[in-house]
Amino acid sequence: MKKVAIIMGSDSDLPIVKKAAEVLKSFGVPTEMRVLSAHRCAAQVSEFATSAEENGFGVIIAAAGKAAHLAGAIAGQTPLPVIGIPIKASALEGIDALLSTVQMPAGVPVATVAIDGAANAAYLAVQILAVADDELMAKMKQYRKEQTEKVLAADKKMAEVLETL
Ligand code: RP5
Repeated sequence: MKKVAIIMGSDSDLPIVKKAAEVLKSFGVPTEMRVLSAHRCAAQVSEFATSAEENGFGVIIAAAGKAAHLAGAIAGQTPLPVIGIPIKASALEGIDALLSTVQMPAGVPVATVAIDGAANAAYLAVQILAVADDELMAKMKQYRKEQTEKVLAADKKMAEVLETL
């Protein structure tokens, strides 16, 4: 199976970003996690991005806050799909990172999830890899089924809850 890379702009992003690693682990997806900054170590970002395909990655998740150029900088240097996580890390509550990450020019997309949406970045990475991996697709279908069952179980309890109010 292809690997997923999780790149974050700073280790201060880890409390949010680790949720992506947890989801990938729960699906048995091989994952590597790095701290690389588009601004503070641009050369190392280039080195990672330009060799990611030959190094066995299938999807790259990139998380950054503030003027968040990390996902876009990586996307511009690899043909692999890049998923951006805008991190809430400033007085602007993550809106700065959201716009910096999502507003890419045509031809170089970054599939941007919600502010601090690390779990969804991982679920999307799993879905991308699952297109060419039947076993992973079966796991994704099972996960979706369980998710539905949980909601329906909660729904069933609502009549009882109403009586207690
Ligand atoms: C961004 O600036 C990082 O991704 C982080 O979200 C934010 C703050 O970084 P630190 O100053 O905490 O290293 O580049």
